Amino acid sequence: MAYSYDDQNIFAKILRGEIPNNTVLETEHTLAFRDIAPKAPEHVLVIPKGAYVSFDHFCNAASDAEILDFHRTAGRICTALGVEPGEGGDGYRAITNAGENGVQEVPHFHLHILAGRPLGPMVV
Ligand code: DGP
Repeated sequence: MAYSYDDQNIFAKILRGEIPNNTVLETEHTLAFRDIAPKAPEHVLVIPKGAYVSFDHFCNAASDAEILDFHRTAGRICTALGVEPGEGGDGYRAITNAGENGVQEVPHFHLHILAGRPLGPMVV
């Protein structure tokens, strides 16, 4: 599968420093920042710095180092927000949207971490 990445997408511009963001955590391969239109009191987006369109693209094409760094960073975000269930937090939801059916708005792979209120059953 050949993936086509649009380097003019908004997250590519954030990664290049062309538009500002509210960074929560940055590592060698990963950036986490607050969503501009939060759907919960805590709404953080975790993105790889590499040019990946979707979750499947990332998993298929990224290096082990990028994948490990991404997941470790996402875990650290949950810790930083204090939302880990069983560790005194009230839990969270981690989701990614892909493509047209997934209603993906920004074509750069991102994980949404939502927390801070009861999120209800997942509605599809
Ligand atoms: P998705 O539908 O999964 O592609 O979600 C894209 C998210 O990106 C959406 O929740 C709003 C957020 N977003 C869009 N533009 C910007 C931006 O310029 N800055 C930030 N921080 N978030 C943005």
